[in-house]
Amino acid sequence: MQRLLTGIQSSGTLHIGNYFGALKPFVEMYPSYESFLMVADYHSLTSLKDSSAVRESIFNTVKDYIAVGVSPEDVVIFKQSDILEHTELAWIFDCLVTVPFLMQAHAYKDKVAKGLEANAGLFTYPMLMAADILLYDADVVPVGEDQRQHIEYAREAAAKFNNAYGETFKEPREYINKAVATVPGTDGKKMSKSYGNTIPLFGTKDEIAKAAMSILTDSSGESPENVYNIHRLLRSEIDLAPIYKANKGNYKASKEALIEDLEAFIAPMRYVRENISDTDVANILREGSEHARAIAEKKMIDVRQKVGVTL
Ligand code: AQP
Repeated sequence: MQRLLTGIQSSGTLHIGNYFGALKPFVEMYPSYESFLMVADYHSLTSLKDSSAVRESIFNTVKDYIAVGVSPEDVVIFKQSDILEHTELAWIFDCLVTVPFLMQAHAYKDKVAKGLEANAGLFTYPMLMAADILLYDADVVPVGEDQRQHIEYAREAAAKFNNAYGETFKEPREYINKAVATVPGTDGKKMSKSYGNTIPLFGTKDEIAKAAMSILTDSSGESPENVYNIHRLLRSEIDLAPIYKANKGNYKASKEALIEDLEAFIAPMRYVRENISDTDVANILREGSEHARAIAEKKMIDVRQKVGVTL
């Protein structure tokens, strides 16, 4: 059976971009694979400096995973920081790639351009992500378009290691659903936690309504493009055509229709989520991390021998 693996940074509230770009494809695909879903808590340290926020986000991310339909019985749900081999392998990859290579990463350049702190962790992020994937010999990684280059970087890290030390890592392929590759935020640009333009996946009805009402609309046009581009994630274009025709020029009505559909789609998942306790999360992560660790430890015994640090 092929391996499927993806992860999300536990750096705040998940948004509908994370859902449509990564989680929904994962939920649809995982029954046909041996599947792994990671909470990328070490990645979150590139932006979060408050320990209670880090801890809370870990619990929240696992609850989100289960609420969207990931069964802990069928998927290995684990926490990145529980498996020390991730940071260890990332260091080995850091020593194989060059600074100019990492400087080409779009995600890094975009974040720095937006004024985010250019810490070294953010810069070397793609090599930690490569380790996350390659340790498990993942075949397929469902991600949004913004992560395409990082999967290329993971392939490059695998190829560099294999060339230097002999065949060790499998080169993974990305799965990107073209229809939802880049979910736009309330400003029409890529929806992103750190850009403050998100619609939270598990917000209250009021939070979702507030975010949807803040979607930028072009006052000269008749159809609110930014509203429509989010709405089409929830309903077919055939379904939406009469709604947008009837609301032509009335942006508020279109936003209200979107809020109603968002609420109908999120409410059942929110209900599931409310019944997951912190103890459930701790148990799921303990079991998942044990399973993942056994695979990662085995892989790293081979890697350490190949690079020469095992005496
Ligand atoms: N707008 C988006 N459209 C489609 N997919 C998206 N993803 C994120 N935003 C969109 C996908 O969600 C997965 C997990 O993302 P992440 O939080 O680990 O990192 P990210 O891509 O950096 O997400 P954000 O919201 O942009 O977080 P910040 O701002 O903290 O970096 C990935 O598969 C991603 O493609």
